[in-house]
Amino acid sequence: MKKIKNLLPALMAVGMLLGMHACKPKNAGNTISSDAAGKVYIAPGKYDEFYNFVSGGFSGQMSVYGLPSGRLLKVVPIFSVNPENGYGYSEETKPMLMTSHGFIPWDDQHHLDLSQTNGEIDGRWIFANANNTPRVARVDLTTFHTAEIIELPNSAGNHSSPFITENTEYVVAGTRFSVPPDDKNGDVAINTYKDNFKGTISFISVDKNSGKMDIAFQLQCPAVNFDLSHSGKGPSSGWFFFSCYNTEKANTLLEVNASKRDKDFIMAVNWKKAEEYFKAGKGRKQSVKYAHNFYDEKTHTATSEFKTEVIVLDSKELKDICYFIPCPKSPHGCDVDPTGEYIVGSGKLAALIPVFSFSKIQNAISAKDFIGDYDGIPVIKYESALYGEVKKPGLGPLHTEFDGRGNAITTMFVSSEIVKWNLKDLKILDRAPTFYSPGHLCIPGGDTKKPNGKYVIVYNKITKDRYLPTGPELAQAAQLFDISGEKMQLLLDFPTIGEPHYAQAVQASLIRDKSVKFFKIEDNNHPYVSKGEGTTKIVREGNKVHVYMTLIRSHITPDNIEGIKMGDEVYFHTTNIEQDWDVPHGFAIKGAANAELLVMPGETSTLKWMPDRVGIFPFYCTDFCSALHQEMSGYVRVSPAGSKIPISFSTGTNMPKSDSAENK
Ligand code: K7E
Ligand code: CUA
Repeated sequence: MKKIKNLLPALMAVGMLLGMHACKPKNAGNTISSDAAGKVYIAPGKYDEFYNFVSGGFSGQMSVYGLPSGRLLKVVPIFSVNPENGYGYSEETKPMLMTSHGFIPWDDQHHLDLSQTNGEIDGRWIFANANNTPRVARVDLTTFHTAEIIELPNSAGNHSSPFITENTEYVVAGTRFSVPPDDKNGDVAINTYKDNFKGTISFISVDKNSGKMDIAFQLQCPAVNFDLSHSGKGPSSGWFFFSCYNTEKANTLLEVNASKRDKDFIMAVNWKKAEEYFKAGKGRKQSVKYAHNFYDEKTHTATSEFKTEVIVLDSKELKDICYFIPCPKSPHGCDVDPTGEYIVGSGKLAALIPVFSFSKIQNAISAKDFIGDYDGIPVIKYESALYGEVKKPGLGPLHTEFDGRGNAITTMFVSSEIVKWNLKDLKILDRAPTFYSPGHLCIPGGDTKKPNGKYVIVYNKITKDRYLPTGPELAQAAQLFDISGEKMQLLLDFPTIGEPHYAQAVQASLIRDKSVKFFKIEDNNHPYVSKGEGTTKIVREGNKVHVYMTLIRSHITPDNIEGIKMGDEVYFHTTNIEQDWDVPHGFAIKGAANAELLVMPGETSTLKWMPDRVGIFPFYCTDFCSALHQEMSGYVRVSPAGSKIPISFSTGTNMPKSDSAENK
């Protein structure tokens, strides 16, 4: 209150609304509002306590916020081209977006999962899914660069992805859309869905040290829609749980036809067993085609490799891998509590939240307590797997996270609120309105063994007018609640980029100090690097012209280039030879049909340019880098195709020829 007086009226309004829902009058009004402002206030120059990594939905990117302030720190491009820094436009990053369908400059990014060691966040990498053209990416949290993208064969709608095991042994990715396997003739009638379509779960191995991914094996499954997933932990180590809808196997008007059954499933997968079968050679080799793209920080260059084989295990033939557990009405979220004993299924259309017990599931499997099978996979009796039901939680439960104090918090899409309940007695403890239909929520470490139950952040599904109007589309939003006390307290709204889905948050100390400040120029192994101005040059190979260029405050070398001809393909290989934190330079040239480059100190980045006319083309640095940034520029002369002008280049020596009046 003392600090930000002008926020008070707005905060009081929020406080009053909260007060209407809170049980205890002491929580109403001024008390909340005044201390809400103080709780999210980070003084200028001070760092936030948490990083919040938020999926960008249809933007294809991930954005990074500081919490509790809600300040946007960075947008990390993953699956979409990003003109802001040239990702997907530079020659070095184009291969990152290669797929078996060719270059794909966009995707729909829903879920993020931070790497873990012993079930706790280790701050090394964050994994991201692409829904549309199925891919999984790994972002390196020392550089905040997308380091690797792997495409998934036999897949469509890569939604229950990417979820990791306790020690990041595997990243797992399940298909939302079943399709005919890639090696089968896919030219089939759509209404032969039940016969020809298959679901697939990919197990992507992650190298302990380098993080490098590889598809270890895939599990072929019945043609249900896998929606979400989480791995077991503690006692349920070695297991994975997937929510499944469309167990009706409908192929049209799913809205009606996939909502018929009273219960769909959670599929429990014994991945240790699957791994055993895989190692024992029980899988079938299948020919497929998928891209594996890797960004090498030594060459600052990505390469794309096509792989042609995958090992597929059949969940129907190989017993003891998969079990179905009935779960009410089109489950969406599938969340495992910090102890690993409770599995929470959130049925979008259900009026309760079922909580399953891992030990009861194990007993039911041993006792073969099945009600039958579904496509050859045993279905465990609901009551035998159930720990209990949370009654009247609210309407439209979607996702659940855990506070580490034995409580769960679930988002309610339809009743627009979050609901806190106790895992032991399944009693509702508190509810708080979110003022919009929420989707995912995130507690720092909320899906790990050790949540930090200080805050929950709740992301919108349906945008509401929480901010100034911006035309037909309203701002996407997140809300931050303090959950450290008995009652949840709304502290802050902040806008997000793209439609937010899952998010992760982690104590800043785990990542902050490992952040790379600049790339060492002596370690730069880019084939077209210039390590100093003295090594800059221009090499013509037929119609390909390679310009070896350096950027340093505040000039570009070379800055006068002649001898370029129509029909040339010019590659500007720009090396930023600064060796200091926070001195990027940019590069752009008139008429370039892509985007600028933003080159970090010690990095080399290449812009391809094909002049479309004869004339003089200026180029310049796009990032304000010094008081003389505006001077950081140059010219290219383009001559007709048959011209005899030789290649020439210089900086500071090509002095004015004419002795005009101004020069005297
Ligand atoms: Cu938005 Cu995780 Cu795609 Cu739920 S999903 S909300
Ligand atoms: Cu370099 Cu501006």
